[in-house]
Amino acid sequence: MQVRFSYAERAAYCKNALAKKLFLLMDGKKSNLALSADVTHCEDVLALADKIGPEICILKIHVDILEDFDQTFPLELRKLADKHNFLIFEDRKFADIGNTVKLQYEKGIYHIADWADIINAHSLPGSGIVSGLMEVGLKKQRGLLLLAEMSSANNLFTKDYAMQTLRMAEQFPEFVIGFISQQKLSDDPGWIYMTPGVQLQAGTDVLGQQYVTPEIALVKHQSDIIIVGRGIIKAEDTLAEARKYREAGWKAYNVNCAK
Ligand code: 5BU
Repeated sequence: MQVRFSYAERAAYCKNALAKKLFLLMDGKKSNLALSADVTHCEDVLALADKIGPEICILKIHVDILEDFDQTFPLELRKLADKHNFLIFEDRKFADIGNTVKLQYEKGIYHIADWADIINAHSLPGSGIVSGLMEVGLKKQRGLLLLAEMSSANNLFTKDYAMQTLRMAEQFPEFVIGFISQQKLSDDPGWIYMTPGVQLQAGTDVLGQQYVTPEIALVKHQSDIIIVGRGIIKAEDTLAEARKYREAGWKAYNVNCAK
């Protein structure tokens, strides 16, 4: 089995301050769990953030599914991120030309750049998408994940697409922190891999989502962070369930960690 550097060791390889912070946060907090808080009211996101916050390294949201977004929401979320020491990830999946994504990131109703530590984007439009987002995000010390693979059935991603996405990221190491992918893509220890489509039992949902277990994601596929939504938020006891995922994630990380 391939032995890997610890999260703390990998912080030294990051060229982006936020990526470094994330690796150290994961190491200090002993969590590689990201909660996907896919609920549609601000108070429900905030309640999840307060309750599950101590267990996670990242809280991921889709701000555009909130029915009652207002400008106080990001401020409240930031307070909870500081209180519980997690990063905020807006799963916006930008996918347009550089000039448009720049506006989508900074302007509009949401002002995503003002509060999201991490955002993600498709590499499909070409490297201008990264340049556009970077013009806004770099000075705010934000980080970008490129989508190299998706978890959904019958998606059009290929191995070659993932490799070209990696090559694109390599052009912007000061802003790109890693990938949304199902597996590790490179031997450079500075990249962070986050994997959605994770539940304690492998399976599918009725709309094509495909689940792997924390062990498959972190041990077999060498990813770094498990992103879990319904596996936790639909549980009767969300905190107890989050703890199960956190333990499973940390145990899986330690299987092939060098430290
Ligand atoms: P789930 O409830 O654990 O299935 O939620 C998964 C979340 O991750 C959800 O917010 C998706 O939008 C997100 N996601 C995903 O499921 N698969 C992907 O490939 C990407 C994002 Br990229």
